[in-house]
Amino acid sequence: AAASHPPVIGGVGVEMFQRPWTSIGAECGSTLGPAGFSWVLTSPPQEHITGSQWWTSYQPVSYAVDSKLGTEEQFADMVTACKAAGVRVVADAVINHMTAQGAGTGFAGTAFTKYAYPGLYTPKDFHHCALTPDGSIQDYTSRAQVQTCELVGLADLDTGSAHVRTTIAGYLKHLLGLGVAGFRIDAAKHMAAKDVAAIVKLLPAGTPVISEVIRGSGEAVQPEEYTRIGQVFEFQYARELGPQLKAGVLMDPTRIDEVPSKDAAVFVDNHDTERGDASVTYRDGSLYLMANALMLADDYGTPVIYSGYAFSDPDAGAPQGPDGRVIGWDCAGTTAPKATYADGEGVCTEAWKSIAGMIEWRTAAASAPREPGVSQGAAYGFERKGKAVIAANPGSKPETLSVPTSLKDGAYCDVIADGPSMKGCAGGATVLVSDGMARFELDAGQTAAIHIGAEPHN
Ligand code: AAO
Repeated sequence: AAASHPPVIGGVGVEMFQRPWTSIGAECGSTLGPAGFSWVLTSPPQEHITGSQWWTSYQPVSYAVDSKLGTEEQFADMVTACKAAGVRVVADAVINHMTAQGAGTGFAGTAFTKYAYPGLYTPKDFHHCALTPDGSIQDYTSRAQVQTCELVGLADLDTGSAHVRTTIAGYLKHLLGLGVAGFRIDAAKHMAAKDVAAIVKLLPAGTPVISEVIRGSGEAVQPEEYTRIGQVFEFQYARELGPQLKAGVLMDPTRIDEVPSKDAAVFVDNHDTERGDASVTYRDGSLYLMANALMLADDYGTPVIYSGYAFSDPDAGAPQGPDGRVIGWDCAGTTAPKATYADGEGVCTEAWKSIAGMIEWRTAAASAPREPGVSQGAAYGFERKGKAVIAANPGSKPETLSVPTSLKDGAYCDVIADGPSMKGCAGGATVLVSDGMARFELDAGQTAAIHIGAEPHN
């Protein structure tokens, strides 16, 4: 028999970057559940170094579930609220390393020095690589450097050791006990795949994980090594889609250098790439919406929407109160992208009605194959056979585009303009299908999408 595929979380996810547990819990009921999200990826929940920067979350001091994002009780309450709304919680598991900071007291009061974390680890639990002058990774073509030296100076756990593996698994089991459904494995590239597999094997069978292994051409460690453990974030997807949107030339995907669909979690941007090489981010307004809509329309991978906050300083954390806790925000009223955002303001992607509309579209498309696309000028569109059609115009002037479809003749609600439409076209924006063609009139920057369940019901 064929080897069984590792567990997949499935559905549509949303990374809610640096959102306090109370904010996520509230939005599961108000926004995520009603929009049809299956799961939410949180920022790391463990105790971390103190400071105003967002990335303190990625320097663990202990595995106490007490952080700038909330207490263990708040975390558990979030999971309960999300479950009630049909939304599963996936936690970001920072298990490759502890701090880069040399000494200090963590957010929850744990005193530490680098390589010595009370009750958890002592210096023998870490790699101390002698391959580079300062022990930090310099050369990604060297597997030994990538997996035994330090990522930007972060104390690198020896995940080959039984003590380290059981200690990490103990932390992850604690989170499972609080009700989480699975994990993002942060910096998985920097742990040997066999070590990640051994840790996951200590968890209950069926626990889904998504490994963060940034694809880099010519590098020693590639995402394919980790797909027997679970899905991987496939960075190539956004690298192909984003530049096409920016250039105003959309084409059918090539899937070159991408893992098979079932192994992939895909995204337009995440918290690193929006600060780095993402072509399209919240700053791009309608193009960002277009990118997310095209990703949701695609038949490749598990899509993950990203929701962060606006920033001009890439290190700036989400606004914190005097106690160092992140204040949080509520997106329930933000139903469309804004033209401009103030620093620290939530982008609220998860609350846009166009995203909810596309999740409904995706459900309607189900497993229907993606048909070859058609273009007219900058406009491009495609059908998910017999179920749903999307069209997008990343260009700078209006376009008319006819997309071949086997949907029956009629007027269909545009779920981008009006949001979910199974109950009728709220705003009245429609697209006509006649004689096997869906006829789109698209302004510059406009996306429109129709599906089989969304004829006007009056
Ligand atoms: C902070 C400060 C540092 C300071 C450090 C220690 O920013 O200046 O030295 O503390 O005091 C986050 C922040 C870091 C922060 C860290 C700790 O992003 O800035 O450092 O917390 O507080 C590599 C890893 C990947 C990792 C990524 C950031 O492989 O796992 O670096 N991502 C995760 C998280 C991330 C987090 C950590 C890991 C650590 O998502 O938020 O860091 O827990 C190539 C390689 C990649 C490599 C990148 C960056 O990628 O392939 O593996 O990622 O370089 O070094 C093109 C190329 C592609 C290339 C990419 C980006 O796309 O094709 O190959 O560009 O350059």
